[in-house]
Amino acid sequence: MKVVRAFSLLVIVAAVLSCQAEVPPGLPGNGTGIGGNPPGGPGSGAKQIQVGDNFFSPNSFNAHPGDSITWNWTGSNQHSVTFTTTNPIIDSGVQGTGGKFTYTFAQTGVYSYYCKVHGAAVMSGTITIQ
Ligand SMILES: [Cu+2]
Repeated sequence: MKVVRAFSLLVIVAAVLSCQAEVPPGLPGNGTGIGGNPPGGPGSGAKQIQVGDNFFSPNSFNAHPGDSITWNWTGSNQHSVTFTTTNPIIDSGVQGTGGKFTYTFAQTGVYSYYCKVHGAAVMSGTITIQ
């Protein structure tokens, strides 16, 4: 009985270790901190983009289906996060300092957005859901 229990424990430990090994360091984690990324890193749900004067940082962002991405208005001027190729159009509306906008992308794809106050030539960004 004791031997069987010890063997079961060994199998569980081996399974956990092999799970961790499946996610190489540097790739997004699974949200628990297991998988090479610390809590708060990619995969933890903390996906933030800064809306500054006049830029999005980072302006190119990768995430997974189901991830929520939040834009935070840190500049002193008014800006928007506006996706033109989505149906329906995703639009934060024009917001100022302290503004926030969160969106969850369910489908894979490359989504381009811009600030409708300053135009795509000045402020644009891309979200890649993969
Ligand atoms: Cu702007």
